Amino acid sequence: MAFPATRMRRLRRTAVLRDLVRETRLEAADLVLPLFVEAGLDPAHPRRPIEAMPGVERLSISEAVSEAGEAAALGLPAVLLFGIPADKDAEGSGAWDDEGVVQLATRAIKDAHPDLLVITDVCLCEYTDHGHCGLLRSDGTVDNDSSVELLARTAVSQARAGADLVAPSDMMDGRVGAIRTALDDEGLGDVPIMAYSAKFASAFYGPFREAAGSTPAFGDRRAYQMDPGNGDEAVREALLDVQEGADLVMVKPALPYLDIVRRIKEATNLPVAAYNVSGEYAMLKSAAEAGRIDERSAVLEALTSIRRAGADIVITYHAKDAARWLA
Ligand code: PB1
Repeated sequence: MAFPATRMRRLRRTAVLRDLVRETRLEAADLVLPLFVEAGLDPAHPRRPIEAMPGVERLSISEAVSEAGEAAALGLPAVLLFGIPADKDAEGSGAWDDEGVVQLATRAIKDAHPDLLVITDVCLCEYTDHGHCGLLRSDGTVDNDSSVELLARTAVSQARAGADLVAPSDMMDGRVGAIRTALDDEGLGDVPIMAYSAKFASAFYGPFREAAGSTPAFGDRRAYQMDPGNGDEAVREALLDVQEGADLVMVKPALPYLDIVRRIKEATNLPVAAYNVSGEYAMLKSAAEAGRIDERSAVLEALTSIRRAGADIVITYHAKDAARWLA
């Protein structure tokens, strides 16, 4: 029936009506907070602001425990840990060090806040002195299969430290299957894998790279991260990760890739995470600081759009603010 029998505005008349028929809901329980944990921070300065990411800091382990406690108190279900080691080398050996910064932070957070999920990022780029996500061949290209072995070793080390989920963000081929096998062989078969399945070679990672000191020393990541123009390929990547044993799949970045979120949700019927990355965060913060947009409204609208696209989980630096606004 058309107008006037049908009046779409009938259900928009009041806030209560709008709440009643809202199709997509955003809750603190949908959000994951990334944390940067840095080894060797001066105890007198246990937090180092990240200039490109207002409100986000590099944290000492004790400050990461405190931040995780705040996240839990706000109703956030999980934190995602990124490590900044004191030393870096060509192999990224700090990544699988059982006494490494992420391993120590995981233990400390789980001890203090056992109900909060700790997800650990599995990659080498924060730990290598060249900043690539894998081992380099002599010609400067990233060797896939030898990198996969080190990534599997890293995931096992993190799981042994108490990580509730491991999240490989490297984009090497076959790493999900290798990590699954390695975890199972070590009696860690209960640890789920959140695979960064459709991770694009994006211009939106700049602030993170400053934060983690992980900018590639040369070249770029386009020989392993995906081309922004490829949607079919993203679905193939996700389906391959599912075949290899991924328990959740992820799309990254989020806002420029909402179509990919939708396609992968429909193709996999798995829990889908979307990573609202540092550049997306910095854009909204900068516009809000310049008085161009209302931060609260814009952030909640952006996060709602990521959920509406099909993401069950949104990894976002806005998580604490959003949880407060949603309380
Ligand atoms: O917030 C962000 O920008 C996340 C960046 C992301 C973390 N998983 C990676 C992007 C990159 O530097 O290529 C790090 C790669 N492992």
